[in-house]
Amino acid sequence: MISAIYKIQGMSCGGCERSVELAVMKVPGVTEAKADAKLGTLRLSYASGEVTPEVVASAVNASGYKFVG
Ligand SMILES: [Cu+2]
Repeated sequence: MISAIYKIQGMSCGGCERSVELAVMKVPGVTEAKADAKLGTLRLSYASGEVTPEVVASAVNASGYKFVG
């Protein structure tokens, strides 16, 4: 299992955190997602090799927030 932390812009409350988490949990291979609106971060756990930053970025951006990297 791999963990990664990404920067996300646009989250302002717990509802935003939940939206981002739900969006990225739909990405195949992602097993855990924890967003933090205050810090503007998204922490992911996923199986090796299955998840790329590009796919995570698409899911985040499609949910209405901005993937920074
Ligand atoms: Cu919100």
